[in-house]
Amino acid sequence: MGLLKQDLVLWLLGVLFLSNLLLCRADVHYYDFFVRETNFTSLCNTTKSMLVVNDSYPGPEIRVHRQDTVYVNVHNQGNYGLTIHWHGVKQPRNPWSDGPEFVTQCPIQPGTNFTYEVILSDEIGTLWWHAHSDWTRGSVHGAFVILPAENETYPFPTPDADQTIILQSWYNRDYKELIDEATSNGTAVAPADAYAINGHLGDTYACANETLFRMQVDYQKTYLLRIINAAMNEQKFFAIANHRLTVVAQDASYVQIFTNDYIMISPGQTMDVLVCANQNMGQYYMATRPFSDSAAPPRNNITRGVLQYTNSVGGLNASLVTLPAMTDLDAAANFTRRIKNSNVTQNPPMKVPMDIDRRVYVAIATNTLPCDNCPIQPTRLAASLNNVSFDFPQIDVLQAYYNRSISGVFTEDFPLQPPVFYNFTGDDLTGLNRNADLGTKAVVLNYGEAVEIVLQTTQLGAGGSHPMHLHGFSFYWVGTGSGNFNNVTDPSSYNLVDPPLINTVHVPARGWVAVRFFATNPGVWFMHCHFERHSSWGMDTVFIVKNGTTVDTSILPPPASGMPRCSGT
Ligand SMILES: *[C@@H]1O[C@H](CO)[C@@H](O)[C@H](O)[C@H]1NC(C)=O
Ligand SMILES: *[C@@H]1O[C@H](CO)[C@@H](O)[C@H](O)[C@H]1NC(C)=O
Ligand SMILES: *[C@@H]1O[C@H](CO)[C@@H](O)[C@H](O)[C@H]1NC(C)=O
Ligand SMILES: *[C@@H]1O[C@H](CO)[C@@H](O)[C@H](O)[C@H]1NC(C)=O
Ligand SMILES: *[C@@H]1O[C@H](CO)[C@@H](O)[C@H](O)[C@H]1NC(C)=O
Ligand SMILES: *[C@@H]1O[C@H](CO)[C@@H](O)[C@H](O)[C@H]1NC(C)=O
Ligand SMILES: *[C@@H]1O[C@H](CO)[C@@H](O)[C@H](O)[C@H]1NC(C)=O
Ligand SMILES: *[C@@H]1O[C@H](CO)[C@@H](O)[C@H](O)[C@H]1NC(C)=O
Ligand SMILES: *[C@@H]1O[C@H](CO)[C@@H](O)[C@H](O)[C@H]1NC(C)=O
Ligand SMILES: *[C@@H]1O[C@H](CO)[C@@H](O)[C@H](O)[C@H]1NC(C)=O
Ligand SMILES: *[C@H]1O[C@@H](CO)[C@H](O)[C@@H](O)[C@@H]1NC(C)=O
Ligand SMILES: CC(=O)N[C@H]1CO[C@H](CO)[C@@H](O)[C@@H]1O
Ligand SMILES: [Cu+2]
Repeated sequence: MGLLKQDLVLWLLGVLFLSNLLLCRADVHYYDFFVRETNFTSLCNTTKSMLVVNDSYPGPEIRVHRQDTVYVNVHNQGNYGLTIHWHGVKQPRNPWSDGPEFVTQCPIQPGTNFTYEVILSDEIGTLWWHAHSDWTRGSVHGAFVILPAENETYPFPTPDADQTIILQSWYNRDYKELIDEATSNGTAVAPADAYAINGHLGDTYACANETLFRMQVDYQKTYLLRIINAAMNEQKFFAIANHRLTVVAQDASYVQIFTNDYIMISPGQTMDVLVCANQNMGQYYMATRPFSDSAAPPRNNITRGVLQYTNSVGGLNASLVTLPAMTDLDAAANFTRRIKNSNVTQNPPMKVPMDIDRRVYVAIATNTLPCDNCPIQPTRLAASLNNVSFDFPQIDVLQAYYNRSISGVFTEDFPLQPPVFYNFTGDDLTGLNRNADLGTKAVVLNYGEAVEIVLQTTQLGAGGSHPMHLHGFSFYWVGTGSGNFNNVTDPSSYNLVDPPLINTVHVPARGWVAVRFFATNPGVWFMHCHFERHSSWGMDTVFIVKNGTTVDTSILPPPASGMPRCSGT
């Protein structure tokens, strides 16, 4: 029997429908990450073994389109457990693959593997991935490039090419050894020995010069730099001699385009920057140095790379790149305040919460805690949010929340304001108890609530600014100011019109920022300082967002193949 006409029509419709689906369907990508020790030689020929992915520092780049899904099978061939986080990916309903150790999972043990399902939604531009266990992220990290979807364009002329620029901290010693020793001593890890650009330390350290990062450009072409601050504890200035930098995106969301001679980028942040190769053909230095407003500053070293025009003759242009001084507060603030959300169709529609259901006011501090076993002194360094120093549990918070039969892992009583109001940003802190309270305390939010978090820096400990990062969300950065936040007068200064949509906010020294978001992502989400030493000392907390009323607004079930086992379970 031949095809009936009606069947043919249905068949044709089916073909059309299918091809339509194929045109619009987001792609699925598979990556294998083999994490193992590899030898690297740097800083005047010191060879060290470093835990890296696929034998490379920085690790492999993930390159996909908007709304794709990525499966990353992480094979731990190292000597200790680890986890990986997809920084800035919101992972709708899927905290299982978010990564922070003892918050959403237990470590992937040596000799085992775990497959992360990384679900992209409206992120666009540049993000990154990094280990989220002890200090392993120092060497286990890489770029996560999200190109426009097949049917989308950039909100600016399409660049001729792009180039990832990863800013890193280099330690001569092993990251794990360093933090383990500092933790048992109750002391701080020494500052980084040097800084790197894409794994290259450059020519300022008076060592071999083969480690200078070189980016080749063609005259009159435009390049999209995807700049990632993967450093452990340093905010960074970055500039290129004779070339202006045009900022187009931050934290995988487009911003209003502006041009400056330098950028300031905090650990955890990513910035997309256009640079036009429109200068005399030659070789120009690019350079980075830390920005610091802390009483415990990093080393003030400059690391250089080269922007090199194709077919340029001669050596490096003598004109040196100018960077702001390490302690130039104005230079940092002037740059940061220019970042605004862009009202382009490629950005998610702006939905800034106006009526707030839940306010959280968080004082950020570095503290001390008593320590009986510390060899050097009877106290240890600590850090806190609202005086709670986060105590990493042995079983992850997500498992304990999801599976109610496990108790005693966390409590739901994170304080919604500081327990003691003092002159947070003042210098006279005499009589103040510097000890924090240890606890694994979460904030529990109802699905869909409009949330405002005000982050307040304090002068307790070394003071200074903090890059605060929230998992599971991008938030609108609506306000910033100096001194102590005044909840009556300061909200009138908020920018509710074009606030940047970011995932890591620079909270200025002796000041505050306000961020807002709708709690529409059910799950267990870590919030922490992206200075690794502060996070290790307890400058962290957890937001739990409850299920909505439907399955589509509830946490996905855990992966069928199971989660890495926690010791003792
Ligand atoms: C591209 O396709 C996706 C999926 O169908 C759709 O959601 C989006 O609106 C489209 N974008 C443009 C600019 O057409
Ligand atoms: C790294 O170098 C050390 C000393 O040079 C050597 O003993 C070790 O086998 C090397 N490791 C690897 C993985 O090559
Ligand atoms: C680097 O160290 C290795 C082993 O210690 C040595 O063989 C090599 O000659 C050194 N290279 C340089 C450039 O110093
Ligand atoms: C471990 O890797 C194998 C293949 O390499 C894969 O079949 C398996 O699903 C992975 N297991 C997990 C838990 O991801
Ligand atoms: C830890 O203490 C030991 C012994 O005092 C010392 O040698 C080491 O440098 C300390 N390490 C750190 C990271 O503080
Ligand atoms: C790095 O900075 C420190 C001071 O912060 C300085 O003592 C050291 O000489 C610098 N090293 C280089 C190679 O510039
Ligand atoms: C910062 O901006 C102020 C006011 O616009 C200006 O006076 C100052 O020179 C700027 N400082 C830097 C370092 O750019
Ligand atoms: C954004 O653009 C749309 C359409 O061009 C316009 O209606 C809206 O008012 C703009 N919003 C802002 C905050 O500029
Ligand atoms: C807080 O401390 C700052 C800096 O010492 C001082 O200028 C300010 O007046 C103090 N504020 C209050 C309310 O005491
Ligand atoms: C506003 O701040 C005061 C302290 O300055 C505090 O007592 C009060 O609870 C705060 N109000 C709200 C709504 O957070
Ligand atoms: C969402 O909430 C968690 C934690 O309470 C439960 O474990 C899940 O069963 C629940 N999911 C749904 C679909 O209700
Ligand atoms: C010590 C070292 O590696 N020196 C090299 C620096 O780069 C120049 C140019 O490539 C070489 O000629 C040197 O040998
Ligand atoms: Cu911090």
